[in-house]
Amino acid sequence: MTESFRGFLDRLRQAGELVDLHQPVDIRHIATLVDQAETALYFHNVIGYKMPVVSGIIRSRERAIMSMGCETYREIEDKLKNALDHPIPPKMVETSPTREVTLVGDDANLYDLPIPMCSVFDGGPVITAGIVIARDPELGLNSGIYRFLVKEKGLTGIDVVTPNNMRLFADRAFKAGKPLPISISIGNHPFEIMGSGYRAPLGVDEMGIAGGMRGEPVELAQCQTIDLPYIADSEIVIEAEILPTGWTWPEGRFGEFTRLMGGLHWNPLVRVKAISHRKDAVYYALHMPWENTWLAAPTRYAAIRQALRTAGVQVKDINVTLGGCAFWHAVISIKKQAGEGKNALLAALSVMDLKHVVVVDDDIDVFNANDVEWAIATRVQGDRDIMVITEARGKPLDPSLLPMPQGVVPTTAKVGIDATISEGIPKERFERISYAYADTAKIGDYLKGKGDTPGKNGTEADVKALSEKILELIAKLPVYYTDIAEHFKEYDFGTVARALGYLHTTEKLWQDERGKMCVRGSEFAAKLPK
Ligand SMILES: Cc1cc2nc3c(=O)[nH]c(=O)nc-3n(C[C@H](O)[C@H](O)[C@H](O)COP(=O)(O)O)c2cc1C
Ligand SMILES: [Mn+2]
Repeated sequence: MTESFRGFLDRLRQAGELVDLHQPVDIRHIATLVDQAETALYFHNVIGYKMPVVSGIIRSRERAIMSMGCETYREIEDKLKNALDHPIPPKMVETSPTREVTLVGDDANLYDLPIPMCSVFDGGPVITAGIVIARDPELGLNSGIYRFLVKEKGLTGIDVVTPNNMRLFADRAFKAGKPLPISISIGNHPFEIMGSGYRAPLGVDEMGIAGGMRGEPVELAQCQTIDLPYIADSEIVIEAEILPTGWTWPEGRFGEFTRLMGGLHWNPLVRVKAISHRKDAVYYALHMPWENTWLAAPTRYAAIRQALRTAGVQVKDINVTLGGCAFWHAVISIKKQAGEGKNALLAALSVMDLKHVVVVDDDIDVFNANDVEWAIATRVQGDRDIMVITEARGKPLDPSLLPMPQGVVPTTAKVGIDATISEGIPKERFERISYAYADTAKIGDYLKGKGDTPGKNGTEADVKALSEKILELIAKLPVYYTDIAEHFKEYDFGTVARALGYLHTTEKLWQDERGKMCVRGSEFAAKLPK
């Protein structure tokens, strides 16, 4: 098999990105310790539990890159794109180390698992890294990650407030009055986390995407009490069913990807039927919000690029910003043809949960917030460049949405800002300030003592002679003041300035449309706008 969960932990350890803590630690301290740590943490001795806890394994950009076997963040997106284009379906295997210890029915006890709380206002311990596999009789298999708040030794909720495929499966079972069996795999490689976090269309099983990321099938094994597979390499698997209780039980609150505490959710209940784990299993506590963020962004990148490809827009760069929680905001630079600022917005706003999209020209650095704001400041007219779409599919976790009655999923507004240079606006207006001699006059040399050779300080006679030469030069073609100063560098700048001043005085000097110096009354001379 390509890299396993444990293989990844070892690699983190070797790279100094995972630190082992062997002293006794109170489970109530885990979340804040992980929050403060620069590295992932492995708690070998959690007071009152036999099982160790690992957390924070993809909590940094660097570790997210490492986890995908990539060198750069951008490569993650390429890898995901490849997996989306070439998914590899999972395969069933007979043996799985997860079954070394198997507890069924009353023996299955969630209190034996070291499930920490995450944030202060959480409604209890939360399973955060459970990869859920479910089957709908007509729609097939589906995988995703959803949080489970522990209520009793064999009872949790499942947080499916967002209108995703899992919610649809649960809703269909609920309407049929039946429980929906689910397997919950815990302790898996980030390939599987990323695959199941990808919001694939209905009917596409995300384990195939995880396989595509791996370059080989994800191995699945059969559960014992329900007819469903789980990830064969998992540390722990919980076999359970979503009860047909509907969205009636209070659950949460949860710390969300928004970096905020979500409100109280209303969710279905989940009954645990069996728990299996490796003899020496480690419990993976995925730490919100940053362990969610780093691998979420590339899924947006891949989806945006695909939408823009379909729209026929040439993309230079995309930034799914951290300020937008890696979810709601994208800044996209394009090589624009007429009208494509708006086309790009239409395509990008259809992607996942994107809410605000800014499209800029390809001279703007999408990773530089100042540059982007500058494009908005200098290229946008609000009445023609901002589009607002109302009542699109929203994300209930968006704290800016108005509260809704139970069961009503709120919709959202989507906003596009076309910060490309508009059609019909002269491009010359966007000529940037630059400085003469930038290639030759280097501050480093001057700080080390370099000096310039003085040019001649001309007499009045020199000034008049020079003005004749300048007139000759600009009669042929207008040139910038800087170029005149450079052309006659045997004189100092003051002499050249005086010569040009003399041409002004004698009413021979004018400027062309671009501001270059030319002969007054010549064909080049700019005319006062009417
Ligand atoms: C760490 C993590 C935690 C998540 N928690 C939840 C959750 O509690 N509820 C939820 O609806 N989605 C949650 N998600 C997002 C879903 O897993 C994701 O949107 C998935 O693509 C949904 O797939 P589906 O449309 O197949 O159901 C979480 C994702 C990650 C990576
Ligand atoms: Mn899905």
